[in-house]
Amino acid sequence: MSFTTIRVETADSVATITLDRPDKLNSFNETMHAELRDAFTTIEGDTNVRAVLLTGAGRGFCAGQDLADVLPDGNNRADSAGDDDAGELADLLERNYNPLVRRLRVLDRPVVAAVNGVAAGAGANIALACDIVIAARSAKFIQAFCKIGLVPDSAGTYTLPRLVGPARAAGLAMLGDAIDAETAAQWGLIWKCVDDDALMTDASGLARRLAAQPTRALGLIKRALNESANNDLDAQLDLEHELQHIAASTDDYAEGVAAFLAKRPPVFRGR
Ligand code: T3D
Repeated sequence: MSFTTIRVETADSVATITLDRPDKLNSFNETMHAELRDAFTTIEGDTNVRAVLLTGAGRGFCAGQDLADVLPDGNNRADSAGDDDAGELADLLERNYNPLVRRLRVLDRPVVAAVNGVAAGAGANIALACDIVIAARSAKFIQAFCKIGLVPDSAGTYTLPRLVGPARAAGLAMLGDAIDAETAAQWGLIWKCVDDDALMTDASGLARRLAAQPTRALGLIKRALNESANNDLDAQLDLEHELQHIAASTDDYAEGVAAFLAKRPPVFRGR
Protein backbone atom coordinates (compact mmCIF):
# COMPACT_ATOMS: atom_id res chain seq x y z
CA MET A 1 0.00 0.00 0.00
CA SER A 2 1.39 3.41 -0.94
CA PHE A 3 0.10 6.53 0.76
CA THR A 4 1.13 10.16 1.26
CA THR A 5 -0.13 10.93 4.78
CA ILE A 6 0.22 7.56 6.48
CA ARG A 7 2.62 4.60 6.30
CA VAL A 8 1.47 1.02 6.59
CA GLU A 9 3.90 -1.84 7.16
CA THR A 10 3.01 -5.44 7.94
CA ALA A 11 5.41 -7.81 9.70
CA ASP A 12 4.92 -10.73 12.10
CA SER A 13 1.13 -10.54 11.50
CA VAL A 14 1.04 -6.94 12.82
CA ALA A 15 -0.03 -4.06 10.57
CA THR A 16 1.64 -0.87 11.80
CA ILE A 17 -0.08 2.34 10.71
CA THR A 18 1.99 5.48 11.20
CA LEU A 19 0.23 8.85 10.90
CA ASP A 20 2.77 10.73 8.83
CA ARG A 21 2.36 14.51 8.66
CA PRO A 22 4.95 15.32 11.33
CA ASP A 23 5.27 19.02 10.48
CA LYS A 24 1.55 19.40 11.35
CA LEU A 25 1.75 17.02 14.33
CA ASN A 26 0.00 14.39 12.19
CA SER A 27 -3.30 16.27 12.26
CA PHE A 28 -6.08 14.72 10.20
CA ASN A 29 -6.87 16.15 6.79
CA GLU A 30 -9.21 14.78 4.12
CA THR A 31 -6.42 12.82 2.45
CA MET A 32 -5.39 11.16 5.70
CA HIS A 33 -8.98 10.12 6.39
CA ALA A 34 -9.31 8.67 2.88
CA GLU A 35 -6.02 6.81 3.24
CA LEU A 36 -7.00 5.44 6.65
CA ARG A 37 -10.26 4.19 5.13
CA ASP A 38 -8.31 2.33 2.43
CA ALA A 39 -5.80 0.94 4.94
CA PHE A 40 -8.53 -0.39 7.25
CA THR A 41 -10.45 -1.89 4.32
CA THR A 42 -7.32 -3.84 3.36
CA ILE A 43 -6.60 -4.88 6.95
CA GLU A 44 -10.19 -6.00 7.55
CA GLY A 45 -9.92 -8.33 4.53
CA ASP A 46 -6.47 -9.68 5.37
CA THR A 47 -6.71 -12.57 7.81
CA ASN A 48 -2.91 -12.68 8.03
CA VAL A 49 -3.08 -9.43 10.01
CA ARG A 50 -3.81 -10.45 13.60
CA ALA A 51 -3.13 -7.13 15.38
CA VAL A 52 -2.84 -3.46 14.44
CA LEU A 53 -0.44 -0.88 15.86
CA LEU A 54 -1.26 2.83 15.44
CA THR A 55 1.37 5.49 16.08
CA GLY A 56 2.59 8.88 14.87
CA ALA A 57 5.70 10.07 13.04
CA GLY A 58 7.96 12.68 14.61
CA ARG A 59 7.34 14.38 17.95
CA GLY A 60 3.54 14.11 18.07
CA PHE A 61 0.92 11.36 17.91
CA CYS A 62 -1.89 13.44 16.38
CA ALA A 63 -3.17 16.99 16.97
CA GLY A 64 -6.74 16.19 15.87
CA GLN A 65 -8.42 17.87 12.95
CA ASP A 66 -6.13 19.95 10.74
CA LEU A 67 -7.79 23.28 11.45
CA ALA A 68 -6.23 24.81 8.32
CA ASP A 69 -7.68 22.19 5.97
CA VAL A 70 -10.33 23.87 3.83
CA LEU A 71 -13.87 22.56 3.91
CA PRO A 72 -15.14 20.69 0.83
CA ASP A 73 -16.78 23.91 -0.48
CA GLY A 74 -13.43 25.72 -0.29
CA ASN A 75 -14.33 27.78 2.80
CA ASN A 76 -12.25 28.06 5.96
CA ARG A 77 -13.23 26.81 9.40
CA ALA A 78 -12.65 30.27 10.85
CA ASP A 79 -15.47 31.63 8.67
CA SER A 80 -18.00 28.93 9.48
CA ALA A 81 -20.09 30.68 12.19
CA GLY A 82 -23.83 30.76 11.55
CA ASP A 83 -23.84 29.56 7.96
CA ASP A 84 -24.00 26.29 6.05
CA ASP A 85 -20.33 25.56 6.75
CA ALA A 86 -21.21 24.62 10.31
CA GLY A 87 -23.51 21.87 9.03
CA GLU A 88 -20.89 20.79 6.53
CA LEU A 89 -18.33 20.61 9.31
CA ALA A 90 -20.64 18.45 11.40
CA ASP A 91 -21.20 16.22 8.36
CA LEU A 92 -17.44 15.64 8.27
CA LEU A 93 -17.76 13.84 11.58
CA GLU A 94 -20.23 11.45 10.02
CA ARG A 95 -17.99 10.93 7.01
CA ASN A 96 -14.56 10.77 8.65
CA TYR A 97 -14.29 10.42 12.43
CA ASN A 98 -17.40 8.41 13.32
CA PRO A 99 -16.68 5.60 10.82
CA LEU A 100 -13.05 5.50 11.97
CA VAL A 101 -14.07 5.08 15.63
CA ARG A 102 -16.61 2.42 14.66
CA ARG A 103 -14.02 0.53 12.62
CA LEU A 104 -11.54 0.58 15.50
CA ARG A 105 -14.18 -0.69 17.92
CA VAL A 106 -15.62 -3.44 15.71
CA LEU A 107 -12.41 -4.71 14.11
CA ASP A 108 -12.27 -8.32 15.28
CA ARG A 109 -8.59 -8.02 16.13
CA PRO A 110 -6.80 -5.97 18.80
CA VAL A 111 -5.59 -2.45 18.05
CA VAL A 112 -2.72 -1.01 20.08
CA ALA A 113 -2.07 2.76 20.12
CA ALA A 114 1.54 3.78 20.73
CA VAL A 115 1.18 7.42 21.72
CA ASN A 116 4.61 8.88 21.01
CA GLY A 117 3.85 12.54 21.76
CA VAL A 118 0.98 14.97 22.07
CA ALA A 119 -2.48 13.56 21.34
CA ALA A 120 -4.98 16.41 21.10
CA GLY A 121 -8.65 16.72 20.15
CA ALA A 122 -9.77 13.91 17.87
CA GLY A 123 -6.17 12.66 17.98
CA ALA A 124 -6.57 11.88 21.69
CA ASN A 125 -9.96 10.27 21.24
CA ILE A 126 -8.91 8.12 18.29
CA ALA A 127 -6.06 6.82 20.48
CA LEU A 128 -8.54 6.14 23.30
CA ALA A 129 -10.79 4.23 20.89
CA CYS A 130 -8.01 1.65 20.48
CA ASP A 131 -8.01 -1.46 22.67
CA ILE A 132 -4.71 -0.95 24.47
CA VAL A 133 -3.02 2.45 24.75
CA ILE A 134 0.63 2.68 25.67
CA ALA A 135 2.21 6.12 25.84
CA ALA A 136 5.69 7.60 26.03
CA ARG A 137 6.40 9.41 29.30
CA SER A 138 6.65 12.73 27.41
CA ALA A 139 3.26 12.26 25.69
CA LYS A 140 0.28 14.40 26.63
CA PHE A 141 -3.46 13.96 26.21
CA ILE A 142 -5.50 17.11 25.57
CA GLN A 143 -9.25 17.41 25.09
CA ALA A 144 -8.54 20.54 23.07
CA PHE A 145 -12.10 20.95 21.75
CA CYS A 146 -13.37 23.41 24.39
CA LYS A 147 -10.42 25.70 23.64
CA ILE A 148 -11.82 26.34 20.17
CA GLY A 149 -15.51 26.24 21.08
CA LEU A 150 -16.25 22.63 20.15
CA VAL A 151 -17.62 19.56 21.89
CA PRO A 152 -15.36 16.49 22.32
CA ASP A 153 -16.03 14.18 19.39
CA SER A 154 -14.65 10.89 18.09
CA ALA A 155 -16.48 9.26 21.02
CA GLY A 156 -14.73 11.33 23.69
CA THR A 157 -17.97 11.96 25.58
CA TYR A 158 -18.62 8.21 25.53
CA THR A 159 -15.12 6.99 26.30
CA LEU A 160 -13.93 9.48 28.91
CA PRO A 161 -16.57 8.95 31.63
CA ARG A 162 -16.29 5.19 31.18
CA LEU A 163 -12.52 5.24 31.54
CA VAL A 164 -11.95 7.85 34.23
CA GLY A 165 -15.40 8.50 35.76
CA PRO A 166 -17.69 11.53 35.39
CA ALA A 167 -15.74 13.94 37.60
CA ARG A 168 -12.45 13.59 35.74
CA ALA A 169 -14.23 13.39 32.39
CA ALA A 170 -15.89 16.76 33.05
CA GLY A 171 -12.60 18.34 34.12
CA LEU A 172 -10.77 17.03 31.08
CA ALA A 173 -13.51 18.01 28.62
CA MET A 174 -14.36 21.44 30.07
CA LEU A 175 -10.87 22.66 30.97
CA GLY A 176 -8.94 21.20 28.03
CA ASP A 177 -5.77 20.96 30.12
CA ALA A 178 -2.98 18.66 29.03
CA ILE A 179 -2.49 15.60 31.20
CA ASP A 180 0.78 13.75 31.06
CA ALA A 181 1.08 10.06 30.26
CA GLU A 182 1.94 9.07 33.80
CA THR A 183 -1.22 10.73 35.15
CA ALA A 184 -3.22 9.21 32.29
CA ALA A 185 -2.03 5.76 33.36
CA GLN A 186 -2.73 6.47 37.06
CA TRP A 187 -6.26 7.58 36.17
CA GLY A 188 -6.94 4.48 34.05
CA LEU A 189 -7.23 6.50 30.85
CA ILE A 190 -4.54 4.34 29.23
CA TRP A 191 -2.91 0.93 29.80
CA LYS A 192 0.56 2.19 30.69
CA CYS A 193 3.26 4.81 30.37
CA VAL A 194 6.82 3.84 29.45
CA ASP A 195 10.09 5.67 28.94
CA ASP A 196 10.26 7.45 25.59
CA ASP A 197 13.07 5.33 24.20
CA ALA A 198 11.24 2.10 25.15
CA LEU A 199 7.90 3.04 23.55
CA MET A 200 8.18 1.49 20.12
CA THR A 201 9.98 -1.64 21.33
CA ASP A 202 7.36 -2.19 24.04
CA ALA A 203 4.40 -1.33 21.83
CA SER A 204 5.46 -3.50 18.90
CA GLY A 205 6.37 -6.32 21.30
CA LEU A 206 2.88 -6.05 22.75
CA ALA A 207 1.26 -6.03 19.30
CA ARG A 208 3.35 -9.06 18.22
CA ARG A 209 2.38 -10.86 21.42
CA LEU A 210 -1.32 -10.17 20.75
CA ALA A 211 -0.89 -11.34 17.13
CA ALA A 212 0.43 -14.69 18.39
CA GLN A 213 -2.55 -15.21 20.71
CA PRO A 214 -5.88 -16.88 19.77
CA THR A 215 -7.06 -14.06 17.52
CA ARG A 216 -10.69 -15.14 17.24
CA ALA A 217 -11.02 -15.28 21.02
CA LEU A 218 -9.46 -11.81 21.30
CA GLY A 219 -12.03 -10.51 18.80
CA LEU A 220 -14.82 -12.05 20.87
CA ILE A 221 -13.37 -10.59 24.09
CA LYS A 222 -13.37 -7.19 22.40
CA ARG A 223 -17.02 -7.62 21.44
CA ALA A 224 -17.98 -8.67 24.98
CA LEU A 225 -16.19 -5.66 26.50
CA ASN A 226 -17.74 -3.29 23.94
CA GLU A 227 -21.25 -4.52 24.64
CA SER A 228 -20.85 -4.61 28.42
CA ALA A 229 -21.09 -0.82 28.49
CA ASN A 230 -24.75 -1.04 27.52
CA ASN A 231 -25.83 -4.42 28.90
CA ASP A 232 -27.32 -5.39 32.23
CA LEU A 233 -25.98 -8.49 34.01
CA ASP A 234 -28.46 -10.89 32.42
CA ALA A 235 -27.78 -9.63 28.91
CA GLN A 236 -24.04 -9.85 29.49
CA LEU A 237 -24.28 -13.42 30.81
CA ASP A 238 -26.29 -14.35 27.70
CA LEU A 239 -23.67 -12.72 25.51
CA GLU A 240 -20.81 -14.57 27.26
CA HIS A 241 -22.72 -17.82 26.72
CA GLU A 242 -23.08 -17.04 23.01
CA LEU A 243 -19.45 -15.96 22.56
CA GLN A 244 -18.03 -18.88 24.56
CA HIS A 245 -19.90 -21.21 22.23
CA ILE A 246 -18.09 -19.63 19.28
CA ALA A 247 -14.70 -19.59 21.04
CA ALA A 248 -15.01 -23.22 22.11
CA SER A 249 -15.44 -24.25 18.47
CA THR A 250 -12.11 -22.73 17.33
CA ASP A 251 -8.95 -24.67 16.53
CA ASP A 252 -7.11 -22.36 18.91
CA TYR A 253 -9.19 -23.51 21.89
CA ALA A 254 -8.42 -27.15 21.09
CA GLU A 255 -4.74 -26.23 20.71
CA GLY A 256 -4.71 -24.25 23.98
CA VAL A 257 -6.11 -27.17 25.97
CA ALA A 258 -3.90 -29.76 24.20
CA ALA A 259 -0.81 -27.66 24.85
CA PHE A 260 -1.73 -27.21 28.52
CA LEU A 261 -2.24 -30.93 29.03
CA ALA A 262 0.97 -31.79 27.17
CA LYS A 263 2.88 -29.15 29.17
CA ARG A 264 4.14 -27.46 25.99
CA PRO A 265 3.71 -23.90 24.66
CA PRO A 266 0.63 -23.47 22.45
CA VAL A 267 0.86 -22.52 18.78
CA PHE A 268 -2.21 -20.44 17.97
CA ARG A 269 -3.15 -19.86 14.35
CA GLY A 270 -6.02 -17.40 14.76
CA ARG A 271 -8.77 -19.76 13.64
O1 T3D B 1 -13.38 20.89 12.33
C1 T3D B 1 -13.89 19.78 12.21
O2 T3D B 1 -13.83 19.10 11.16
C2 T3D B 1 -14.55 19.17 13.40
C3 T3D B 1 -13.68 18.13 13.99
C4 T3D B 1 -12.94 18.40 15.06
C5 T3D B 1 -12.00 17.39 15.61
C6 T3D B 1 -10.88 18.03 16.40
O3 T3D B 1 -9.87 17.35 16.53
S1 T3D B 1 -11.04 19.59 17.02
C7 T3D B 1 -9.47 19.85 17.84
C8 T3D B 1 -8.41 20.27 16.86
N1 T3D B 1 -7.10 20.29 17.46
C9 T3D B 1 -6.68 21.28 18.24
O4 T3D B 1 -7.40 22.20 18.55
C10 T3D B 1 -5.25 21.23 18.68
C11 T3D B 1 -4.47 22.36 18.03
N2 T3D B 1 -3.06 22.25 18.35
C12 T3D B 1 -2.53 22.64 19.50
O5 T3D B 1 -3.24 23.10 20.41
C13 T3D B 1 -1.07 22.52 19.66
O6 T3D B 1 -0.49 22.42 18.39
C14 T3D B 1 -0.65 21.30 20.50
C15 T3D B 1 -1.01 21.55 21.97
C16 T3D B 1 -1.29 20.02 20.00
C17 T3D B 1 0.89 21.13 20.41
O7 T3D B 1 1.54 22.36 20.71
P1 T3D B 1 3.07 22.56 20.35
O8 T3D B 1 3.46 23.88 20.92
O9 T3D B 1 3.83 21.37 20.79
O10 T3D B 1 3.16 22.57 18.74
P2 T3D B 1 2.71 23.75 17.76
O11 T3D B 1 3.85 24.67 17.52
O12 T3D B 1 1.43 24.35 18.22
O13 T3D B 1 2.39 22.91 16.42
C18 T3D B 1 3.42 22.50 15.53
C19 T3D B 1 2.92 22.72 14.14
O14 T3D B 1 1.75 21.91 13.93
C20 T3D B 1 2.49 24.17 13.88
O15 T3D B 1 2.69 24.43 12.52
P3 T3D B 1 3.80 25.54 12.06
O16 T3D B 1 3.43 26.83 12.73
O17 T3D B 1 5.10 24.99 12.56
O18 T3D B 1 3.69 25.56 10.56
C21 T3D B 1 1.00 24.11 14.15
O19 T3D B 1 0.28 25.12 13.50
C22 T3D B 1 0.67 22.76 13.56
N3 T3D B 1 -0.56 22.20 14.13
C23 T3D B 1 -0.71 21.69 15.36
N4 T3D B 1 -1.97 21.30 15.51
C24 T3D B 1 -2.61 21.58 14.37
C25 T3D B 1 -1.71 22.16 13.48
N5 T3D B 1 -2.07 22.56 12.26
C26 T3D B 1 -3.37 22.38 11.91
N6 T3D B 1 -4.29 21.82 12.72
C27 T3D B 1 -3.96 21.40 13.94
N7 T3D B 1 -4.87 20.81 14.72
